[in-house]
Amino acid sequence: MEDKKLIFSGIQPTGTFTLGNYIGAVRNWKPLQEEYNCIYCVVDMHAITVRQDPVKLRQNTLNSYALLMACGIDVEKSILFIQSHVKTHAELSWILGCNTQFGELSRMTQFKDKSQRHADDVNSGLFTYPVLMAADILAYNADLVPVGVDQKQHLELARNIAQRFNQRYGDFFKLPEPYIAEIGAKVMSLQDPTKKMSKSDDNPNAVILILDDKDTIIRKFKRAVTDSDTEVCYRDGKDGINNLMTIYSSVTGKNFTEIESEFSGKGYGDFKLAVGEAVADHLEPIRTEFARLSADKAYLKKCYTEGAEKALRYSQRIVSKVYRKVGFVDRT
Ligand code: AQP
Repeated sequence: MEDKKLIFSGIQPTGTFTLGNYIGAVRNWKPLQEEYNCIYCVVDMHAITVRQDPVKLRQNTLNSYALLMACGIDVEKSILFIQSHVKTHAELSWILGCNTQFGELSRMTQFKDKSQRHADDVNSGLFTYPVLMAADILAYNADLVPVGVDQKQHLELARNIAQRFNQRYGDFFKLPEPYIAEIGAKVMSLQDPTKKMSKSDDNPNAVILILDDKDTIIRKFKRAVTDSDTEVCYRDGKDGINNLMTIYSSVTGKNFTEIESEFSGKGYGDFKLAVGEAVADHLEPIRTEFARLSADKAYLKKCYTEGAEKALRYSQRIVSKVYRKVGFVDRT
């Protein structure tokens, strides 16, 4: 790999990516490939912290891999792989877990949210999820991690774990920096704009999936919850409209002032329709490319097998040094 800064990021195959995943994270991954060495990953091991149907998980993992390629991740430029194919993540996770405090993990808001939502299955993987995420990043000694705002707390924890390891065993890990999009870092639910848009939302109208067809996208935007006002403008308290303006801005490139004047004197109905059409048109080429790639299973397999080999080669060097630092005996 060329001597450039290294980016790592992952996405869970818990379903089809949402417009939130796309605008907040995946869309930014493509241009980063020009400037950085990029390592991207479908994090299936994270997905099983919440109960998954094995048949659906396998399908969602393959679809997520193809979707990342359809969103412009180029396997010639970046390393793109499936997390469970690369054993170093789990190996490093154990060591980092022994350098993470119970109290730190207890403070993670995603754990608190998810343990409430899945009260019948508060498993220890859900609790130690941020340690595996730290291992994902540190196994490559990544410089930058593009994430949505919701993952910022986990990234701060990864930095703390790296720092603690460095203090105990001597400087080794870089402290990874978050890379957060200026617009759309947190896309909200269309049905409850105080809550983030999530793949696992039970209400399908709350979420735009990037493979939804044009009619479905427009219908969901038409039903989006807004307010009793009529003016399209970005103001405190207008959460629904603010969210739609953010989405419209990130797919059209228009700023909020331009959007306000475009819809001045028009009602919310016109605005919602315009947002729906702009999003559907923006996503159209991704849907087409996804259909093409999904039909070529042999090619996809070649890509994820080679991706895993490259990722293992890269991370093995780092994890072997970590083994030595903590005092494990060399195997050979
Ligand atoms: N609503 C969002 N707005 C902006 N960014 C978002 N991300 C997720 N939701 C939004 C970013 O997408 C990347 C991949 O996320 P993930 O799949 O690893 O996990 P998540 O954050 O838990 O995403 P979901 O959609 O909410 O999944 P479920 O419902 O399974 O928990 C991350 O960079 C994240 O910040």
